[in-house]
Amino acid sequence: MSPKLSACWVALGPLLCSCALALQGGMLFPRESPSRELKALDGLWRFRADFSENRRQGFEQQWYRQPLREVRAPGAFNDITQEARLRNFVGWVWYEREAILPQRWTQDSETRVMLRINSAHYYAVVWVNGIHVVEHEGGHLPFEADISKLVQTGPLTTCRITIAINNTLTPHTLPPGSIIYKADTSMYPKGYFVQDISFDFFNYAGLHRSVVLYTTPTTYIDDITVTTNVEQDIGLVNYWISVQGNEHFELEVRLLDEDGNVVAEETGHQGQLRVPGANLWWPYLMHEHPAYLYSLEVRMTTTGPMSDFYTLPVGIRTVAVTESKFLINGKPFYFHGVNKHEDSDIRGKGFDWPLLMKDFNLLYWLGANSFRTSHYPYSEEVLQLCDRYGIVVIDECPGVGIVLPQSFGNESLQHHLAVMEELVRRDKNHPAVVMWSVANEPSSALKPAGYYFKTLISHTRALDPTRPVTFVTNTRYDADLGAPYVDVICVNSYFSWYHDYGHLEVIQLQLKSQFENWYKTHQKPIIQSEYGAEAITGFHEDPPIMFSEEYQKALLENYHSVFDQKRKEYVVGELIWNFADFMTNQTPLRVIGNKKGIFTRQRHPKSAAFILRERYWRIANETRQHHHSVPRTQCLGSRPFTF
Ligand code: GCB
Repeated sequence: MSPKLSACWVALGPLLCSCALALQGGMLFPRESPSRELKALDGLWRFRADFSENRRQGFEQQWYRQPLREVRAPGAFNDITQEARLRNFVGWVWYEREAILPQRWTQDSETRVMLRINSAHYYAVVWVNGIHVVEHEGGHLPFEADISKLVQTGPLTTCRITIAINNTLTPHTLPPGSIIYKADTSMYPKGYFVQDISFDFFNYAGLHRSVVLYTTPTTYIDDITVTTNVEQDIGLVNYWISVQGNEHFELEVRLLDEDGNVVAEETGHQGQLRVPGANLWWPYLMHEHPAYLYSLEVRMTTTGPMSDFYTLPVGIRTVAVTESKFLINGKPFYFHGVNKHEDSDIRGKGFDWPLLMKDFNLLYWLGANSFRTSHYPYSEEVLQLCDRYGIVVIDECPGVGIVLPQSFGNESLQHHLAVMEELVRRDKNHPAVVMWSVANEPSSALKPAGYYFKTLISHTRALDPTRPVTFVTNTRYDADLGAPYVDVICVNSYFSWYHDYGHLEVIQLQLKSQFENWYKTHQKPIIQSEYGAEAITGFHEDPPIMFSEEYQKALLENYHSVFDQKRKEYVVGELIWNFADFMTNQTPLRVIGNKKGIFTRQRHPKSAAFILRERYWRIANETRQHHHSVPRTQCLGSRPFTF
């Protein structure tokens, strides 16, 4: 085993962040602290879709100037009414609500009041009391505006927040799409258009996650970056902190263990904390005490009375890759996990705590130690749960369905680079995140694609030299597109599903050839990043027939026998497509969405879930670091936590 790439990721410490990011501000997750207050604007918002022909009536009539009328909960708007035209709506929708602000927020000029939108899909324009405050492109990453000046100008204690959101996708958005005008008036009404997309999930839109108001002092901790390393049994926590608002400040940093004992302390905006006998952050099922988290308490004081406090959970762990292994804390890690979607009945992509807890309980039940955030960044709360429960994450950006020639030009590339910067800025401190994925299955037939992905991958590596970078390809695509530049090869294949329909007997040969060809060309560890078959729950056939639960099961078993041979060599993971059934566009290829879930959309197990459960627990018991077998009754309840 030659440690070709490993050394560079673990050693670079505080280099990550400030050097490469061109973005303004740190985008720390809003947390309450003695110096910070928070007000979540969940609940009902007023809502109006702009059905006008040009979709611009809202701007022409300045809807942000007076209250809207209809009322709706936040979340995707598509599935909460009985209106087909709203379900399929493309254009601007308007959300609005009032917030009552505590007097101190509006009267204390040393308080900074921030408005943060955790996800508005796809393009958003925001006004406060009719005044434009911020715009943002991209549906899965947060953005914010300092609204202190607006709310601190008079006796006002309420503010009206208006958010206009447009879900139109173009060849330069991520994901890309295009509007197709249907000009044949014998077939379509005048002005008729549809949104065309090349990705396989429903383009839910609206306010998918919380909108929050929060405060900080006017001199404040703007960003914290942490990287970790291990020397012998000493855990090293490298930190870098940026403060905004004043040049004269002091910083005290303390690291506390799970019992609240201070294990290391330092002062200054940059430094290293040393933790002898550190408890490492281990993935679920790899260690008897997985997911150990320390708390990094940062206290900033100025010469005046101002102080700011922020506490960041920190897991000490290393990640490295060799020619044939993925190492966590120096030990071989095998991804036995899933691909997910943010998707459920009624909510669409709307954030929902009970759903999230159900999904994590199912991951624990299944014995899954990992997932990929296919095909876009998931909510920060998801990543916090992964840190807390030891679920390893391949963090993917929304680079999915990139197939149009125009989507490989400079405009698209610049946007893709900016999205990677936003993603790394948001997720860099999560120990659960072990690899970045810059795209899923872009078209390999187009010439500029090679340059595009080379640039994207090397830029991502420069943004974060502490984690490997991947690019998810399809086994039928050109091996030269991204594979020469990535650290780990992630490959999707659908043998006996999208070709050789019904011929389960060819899977093993085709899968073996796939692995051998990719490895021979690149000598890099390989993850089977997608494989699966559709099964409509309750359909049974013997012998197995496509769409029956038996076919899904048999297809999986054929893949598994090859995984078992190749994981002894260089295959370092298998991620089933998909965790649960999910909604897609309507096409004759889909029966009310994609049915490749091992759970239904309502999270009921299909037969395949039990096959995977047996398998994942067996692998876990083979590969665990301590010689006790892990009881299969594990559930989340045994590890209570707070944020
Ligand atoms: C893929 C895509 C995924 C699809 C899946 C399928 O290769 O990456 O987004 O949903 O295949 O089921 O066709």
